[in-house]
Amino acid sequence: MDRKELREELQKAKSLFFLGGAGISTKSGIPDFRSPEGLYQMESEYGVTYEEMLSSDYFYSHTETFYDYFFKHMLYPEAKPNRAHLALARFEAAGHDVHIATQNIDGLHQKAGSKKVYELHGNAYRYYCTRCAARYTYEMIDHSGVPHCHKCGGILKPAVTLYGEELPPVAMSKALEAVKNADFMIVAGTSLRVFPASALPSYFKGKASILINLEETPMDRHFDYVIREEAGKALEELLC
Ligand code: CNA
Repeated sequence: MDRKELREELQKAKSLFFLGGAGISTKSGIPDFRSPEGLYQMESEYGVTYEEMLSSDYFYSHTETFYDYFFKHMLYPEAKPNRAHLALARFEAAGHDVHIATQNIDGLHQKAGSKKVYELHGNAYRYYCTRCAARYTYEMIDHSGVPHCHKCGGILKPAVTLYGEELPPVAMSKALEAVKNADFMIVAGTSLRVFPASALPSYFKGKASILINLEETPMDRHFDYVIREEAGKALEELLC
């Protein structure tokens, strides 16, 4: 099937499962981790690797440094959805059943208007108290130093999945159900190196699977179509 035929088939899709990663938001000005310009390539100003810093152990043992990094590098409150988010939202608005599992923590799919979004790694703009579980939004907290609970004084933790933590079970089970029931799957803007999100595509049993990524991934050979292009451009061509 060429691109045009694939597009025609997608228009007839009963259900589309989409798995995305940080590469979906780079055009919104949010750097990814593993691209040549990604955050992991920058020398750590903290003397530890970024993977170590974004771990649960590090959060509890070095909370202040964790938050210094988190507020500096993980929050982009001004970011807006780009062509990739908008193409998916338009496809859904046109009447298609679209399920989006995202490894991103930026909330941009929801800002674009997508309704069925499963946040596998949580959301950087939500927080909860590690002592009394009270919930906070980005607007409710100070963004310098370590944020504390207004009710009990406990330390707040961002509602994101850190290395060493379980994925949110509801998001994961909804994503699993969606990938198993979909007749088309698009995976885009992810290096497919972070487990267990990277295992989701293996549950797909539908008609065609498409991978859109600027770089090679360890899973390329498992997809029916591999498109090595900018995700927004390719998604617009396929879906709009
Ligand atoms: P990653 O490992 O950084 O990989 C991103 C991939 O996207 C790379 O292979 C790039 O080549 C590719 N890429 C970059 N830009 C584009 C583009 N415009 N079009 C197509 N491909 C592109 O990121 P993953 O999502 O695979 O790794 C999972 C981590 C990254 C999750 O834990 C996220 O929480 C985390 N993360 C999220 C954000 C965000 O929320 N926007 C930002 C940075 C990191």
